[in-house]
Amino acid sequence: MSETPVTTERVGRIGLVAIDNPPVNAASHAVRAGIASAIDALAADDGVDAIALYGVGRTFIAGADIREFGKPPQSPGLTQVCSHIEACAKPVVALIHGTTLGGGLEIALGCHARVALPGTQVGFPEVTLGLIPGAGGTQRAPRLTGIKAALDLITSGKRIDADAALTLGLIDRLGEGPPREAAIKAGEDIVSGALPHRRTGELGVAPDEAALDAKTAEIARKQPNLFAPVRCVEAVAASARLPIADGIALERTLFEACLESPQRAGLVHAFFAERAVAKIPEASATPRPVERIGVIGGGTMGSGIATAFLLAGYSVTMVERDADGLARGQATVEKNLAGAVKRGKLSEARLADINAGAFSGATTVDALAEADLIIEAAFEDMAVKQDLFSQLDKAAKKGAILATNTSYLDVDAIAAITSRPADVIGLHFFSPAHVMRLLEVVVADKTAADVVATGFAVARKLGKVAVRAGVCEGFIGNRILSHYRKAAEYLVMDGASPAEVDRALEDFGFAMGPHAVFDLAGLDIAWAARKRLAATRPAEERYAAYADKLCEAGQFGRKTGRGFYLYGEDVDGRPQNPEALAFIEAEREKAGITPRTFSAEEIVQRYLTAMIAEAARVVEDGTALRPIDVDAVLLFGYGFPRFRGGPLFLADTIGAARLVRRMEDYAQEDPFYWQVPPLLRTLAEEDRTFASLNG
Ligand code: 3H9
Repeated sequence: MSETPVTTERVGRIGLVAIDNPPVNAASHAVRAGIASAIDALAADDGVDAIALYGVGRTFIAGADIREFGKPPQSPGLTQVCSHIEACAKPVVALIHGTTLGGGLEIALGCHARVALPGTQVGFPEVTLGLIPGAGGTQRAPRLTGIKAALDLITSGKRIDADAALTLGLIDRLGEGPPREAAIKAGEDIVSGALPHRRTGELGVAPDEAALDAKTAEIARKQPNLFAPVRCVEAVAASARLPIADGIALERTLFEACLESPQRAGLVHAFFAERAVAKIPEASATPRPVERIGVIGGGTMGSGIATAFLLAGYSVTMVERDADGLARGQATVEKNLAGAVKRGKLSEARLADINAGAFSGATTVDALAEADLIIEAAFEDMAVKQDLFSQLDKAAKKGAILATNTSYLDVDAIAAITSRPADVIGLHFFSPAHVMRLLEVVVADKTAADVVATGFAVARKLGKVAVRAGVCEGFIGNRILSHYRKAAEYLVMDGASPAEVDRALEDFGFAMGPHAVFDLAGLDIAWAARKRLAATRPAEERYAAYADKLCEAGQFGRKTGRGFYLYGEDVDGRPQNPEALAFIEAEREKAGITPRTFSAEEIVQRYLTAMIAEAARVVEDGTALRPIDVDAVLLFGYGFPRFRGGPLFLADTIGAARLVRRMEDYAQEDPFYWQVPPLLRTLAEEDRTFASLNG
């Protein structure tokens, strides 16, 4: 990197502007100021006929510098820089490559022509950060693509490739070669007239009220909780109604409203959470090479895990107890893969590879002798798992990583059964494993650093968000879930219906309320865990037995057609299961409870306060490295609404002192459940935040 992130040079009669701000050339203050003065200098240089901008390194500008949001703005702003480029008397061309996103694309749109290298991706990810494009993107993109295409891009945040951008008119041409050379060529073509140029802001926009109405209706239906998407539509609408300067002024007002919104803060936190979790103590260890995967178990989890690895290009051998089980498991994988082809997630060519041998099956673990990584996803029972791991200890090659997908069990006890505990780790996938992004990497006492690093490297290749977790009952996610699940049960015992609890949390932003999720996951799973732990359940703990009764009646949720709700082809909507309500009623009576009503606000408060309490304990005892790791687990594995940032981010917005008071208040009814975590009390006393522990 040069000392200043923006440098100029003259090649013939072309003025080149190089942007060099690793890793992604974000448009920080220094970059903005550098571009503005580079344009001024080259515009004043009589030896220059055309100016070309390009990015050094892996990408053109990947957007505004997200770290500057929420801090005092520094002039020149990106909006001014884009307008400044557009106003330049000499033609300015952008040579773009890599991920030209958000403010980076807006700078390119401010230029008078755009050339993209093959492989370039463009897009407006602002909406995923709770923002709208704020540097003219909502005004200039429709001038090039029309209202409808601009709306789709800006409200979805999706990236498109260079070919699609060319078809839409966002770019003018594809270039070739290294960025600097391609930029020189683009400049020369501008001078020779081979590449036409114009000011985007001087183009007109055809009105398209139908597209605006359709998008407004779609957002109301699909994203009723979100602030930014509606603002995106308002801004794009202005492009056809107002002159560009007025449109940009309106865009600015809407952008600032988004910038101030708590949703923006939550979404930016989620963006950084996804990246922060990779910062682990084992990060410097070299991952072991992994190509061949063994998966033990062909049930929902095993098949999902096998699918995830096949989709990512690994070869997989699935092991089941017998031929029937194996056939069922393989059929599930085939169904998953067919679904992936349909959704465009898997190419026909890769499917042909998989069918030609990348996926095989066996009925003994001996078939895994050559596997680099073996993931056990068998029945959730310690004896079963220990038996399998002692077989693996004999069958697996030296250096193979032996992983368990257990959701709750003690990974140290599983490792201890082998002669190579340093090679044993927990890789806890979430169902459906080929879809859910979270992977808990559970580090046991003796797990080697390079085995942990391998877990993270593999997760990256699978496109998953890996979070490091310590060993305890349920690790990070399920341990917190086991706790807040009780808050939902107590709400129901005390008078709320499962549907009321679900509605309140869905209105808060969860895609599905907890009872709908329990039904989907299968009520028998938590039932088995409750039975296993019954002997150790503290006498002071309140116990809601209605879910056990439902399970005893063979009603396990969606898979049996009945759970908290009723399911079936002839069932409309989400009717509550009258039998579940009867079991609840009977348990209330048995406990002598007179049901009371709960407002949606109280439901949400109790549920989230319970979640925050256990989340704080998970940080306090070191099961999670940092608060932001807990946020990532809940965001990527448990449907926590991304725009709320995660439970401990939310906790900071409520304040530790207020949370302590709330817990003490609830503790008057149930002092055992509502114990204040010492860490939360300390933060309250010291007036500190969870964020201060993120390091
Ligand atoms: C915007 O532009 C608003 C404007 O419309 C209006 C303004 C007025 N800023 O993801 P990676 C860091 S909104 C600061 O691992 P990859 C990232 O945190 C912005 N930092 O790499 C990480 O740091 P660390 C619109 C950023 O190759 C490191 O760079 N733009 C930014 O997997 C590497 O990142 C976006 O939303 C940034 N803009 O993926 C694009 N971007 O090493 C956001 C990255 O400390 N960025 N960092 O963990 C991305 O989507 C991906 O980073 C990208 C590269 C695809 C570019």
